[in-house]
Amino acid sequence: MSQNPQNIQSVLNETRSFVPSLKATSSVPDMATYEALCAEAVRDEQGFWARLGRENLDWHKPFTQTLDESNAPFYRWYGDGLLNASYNCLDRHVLAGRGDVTAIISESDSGVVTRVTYAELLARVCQMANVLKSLGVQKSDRVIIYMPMSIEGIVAMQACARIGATHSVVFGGFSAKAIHERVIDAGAVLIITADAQTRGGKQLGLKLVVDEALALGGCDTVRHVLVNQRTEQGCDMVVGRDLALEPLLAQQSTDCVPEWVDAEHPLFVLYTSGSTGTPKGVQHSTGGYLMWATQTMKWSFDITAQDVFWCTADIGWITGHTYVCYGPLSCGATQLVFEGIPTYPDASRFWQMIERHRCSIFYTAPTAIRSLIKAADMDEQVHPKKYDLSSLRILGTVGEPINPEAWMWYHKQVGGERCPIMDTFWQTETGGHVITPLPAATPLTPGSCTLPLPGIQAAIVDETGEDVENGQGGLLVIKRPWPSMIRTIWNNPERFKAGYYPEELGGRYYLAGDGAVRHSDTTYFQIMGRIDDVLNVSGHRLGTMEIESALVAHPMVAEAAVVGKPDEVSGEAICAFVVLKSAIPEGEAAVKLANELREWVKHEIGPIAKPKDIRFGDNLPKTRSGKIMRRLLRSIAKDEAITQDTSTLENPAILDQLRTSVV
Ligand code: 6R9
Repeated sequence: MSQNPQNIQSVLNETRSFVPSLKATSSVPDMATYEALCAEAVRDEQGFWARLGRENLDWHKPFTQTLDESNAPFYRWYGDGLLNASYNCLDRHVLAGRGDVTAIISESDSGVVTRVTYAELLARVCQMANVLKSLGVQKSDRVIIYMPMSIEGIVAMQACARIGATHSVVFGGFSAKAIHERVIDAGAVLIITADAQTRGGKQLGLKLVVDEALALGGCDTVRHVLVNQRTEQGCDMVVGRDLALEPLLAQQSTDCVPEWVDAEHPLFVLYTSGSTGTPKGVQHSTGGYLMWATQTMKWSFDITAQDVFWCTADIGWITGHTYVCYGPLSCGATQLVFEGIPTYPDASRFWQMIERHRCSIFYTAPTAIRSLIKAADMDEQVHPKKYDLSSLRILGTVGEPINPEAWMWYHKQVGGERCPIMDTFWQTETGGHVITPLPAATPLTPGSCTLPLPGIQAAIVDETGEDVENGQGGLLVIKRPWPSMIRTIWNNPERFKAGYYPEELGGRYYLAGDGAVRHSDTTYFQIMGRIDDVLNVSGHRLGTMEIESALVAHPMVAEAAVVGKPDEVSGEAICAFVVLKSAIPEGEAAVKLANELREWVKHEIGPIAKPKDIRFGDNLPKTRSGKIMRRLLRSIAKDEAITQDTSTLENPAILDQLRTSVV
């Protein structure tokens, strides 16, 4: 495990506690209610989950079985029930007479505000679903969505759900190669994209990246590319394959009967980085997933009809699936959707938008908070205190650990010391929150995600699966299945089983892939970071192997090793150690080559994967058996003194060279 005891000590020494002052509109008004729910989930596991399944969703055919574990770890939830996710997100609110409620307030990069009601959104989703059907897309077909953060992106996802097609959203910042890999692995029949997206005042082409992906070949399953025209930029269209979306929508009816699917039907596959190989397609269900997306909106965010909810995550990530596309809509809430970036036109954009739209629940990533702290320190005008943030009542963070200083700033400067901060720990694989405070109940400690939600049997174990004592670090596991958990890895059930239910732990616990420790007094969980070769850069997951493969694909690179190093803003930064096929360049030439490699990685994976540091060496530190000594590289990346045993190192001289060669 990568964590060190000093780290554990410093976080466990955090003793500040913030007792909730929020008035409870929530179903969990205090700790006693929370504890009663936890006890119910243990005493009557099936009854507890069945109750939540019934309370949160409308079923076309009610389920009679709750959990089926006969083929563990391929668990089935609500298996004989029939439902439709888009019906639950749209129709049921309209049928209940709430069609005039604003579903989405969308703000573009340049500040244009568009509102849609639930009735309008339903009509648009139906038209989109009818377009898909007219192109022959059927239940269970896979559709790739490569769209900006927009109403159109959400409509595309909901339309797939309506006809029972499984969507796979690819983040708009990913490269042609990333799209290509996903199209092939998913066997997609259709791609929905836009000509371009506008972020930070710049127009970035999307369709041309799709063209490049399809030109890589082997994508024979793709019959059409649907193009949403968002800018004046336009794009090239391949006759017969590419279709302009808007004229097709205009021809379609605003009614579309939802396709009733069984609860286990795959709603979506979302690719995420693992420690080895190519990204894996995390497959989620319809019933269990949507139940938890809905329930966690109520528990973690206390969502009500009066709220304006804003989750800043992109629909290309799991947070944008659960807390933009599905959770808020399933709850019939009003939410804000933003296409731009937090620093354009300046770093007060978030605060201005909260003020403008009277946002009451704001959910963002620690990286964004840290970069806005920096900006506010440098320029008074973009400081949150300059704006009226009195509408806020609950704050949230997600994606990476939040350091106590950033937590305190968020609490004081944004939340006016009045709003509880929900530090929500979860993963693409968990579908929704698993360890998080509850706004009216849980006393908060800066930097801790506090306690598991009712029904989530989170624990910390050692490498053999035995529980460790509080105060001791170990592996974070979840001991019992829960409805919104990953069902399998698309096309690769073996990888699912080996990766998440490893034999070493007896094959019975879900292994999260994070190290954690519980506080001895409060029993609060503290996440210590990934235990595998997955980096977390600005809250985005990236496999070191993926970046290494991208680097070695460059004609000048012989070998590469990638590690993370702590970074003030992005949490973790990428540091690449590179061995060239030719002599190491010096001075300007070294900088030029390093920049070329950064551009290369950007092109291969996407801009988020660009290494911050690049160090050229004649070789990499290896053991006599040829293994790269990553622990050593981590110390070098941090400019730390090397305390590890280097006696097994075959080529010790290499260390000095790698230390001094940063570009
Ligand atoms: C939702 C999401 C999952 C990984 C996870 C962990 C880190 C997420 C966190 C957190 C500390 C939190 N992580 N939330 N670490 N505190 N509140 O981010 O999913 O992209 O799959 O990343 O992110 O390391 O394992 P995903």
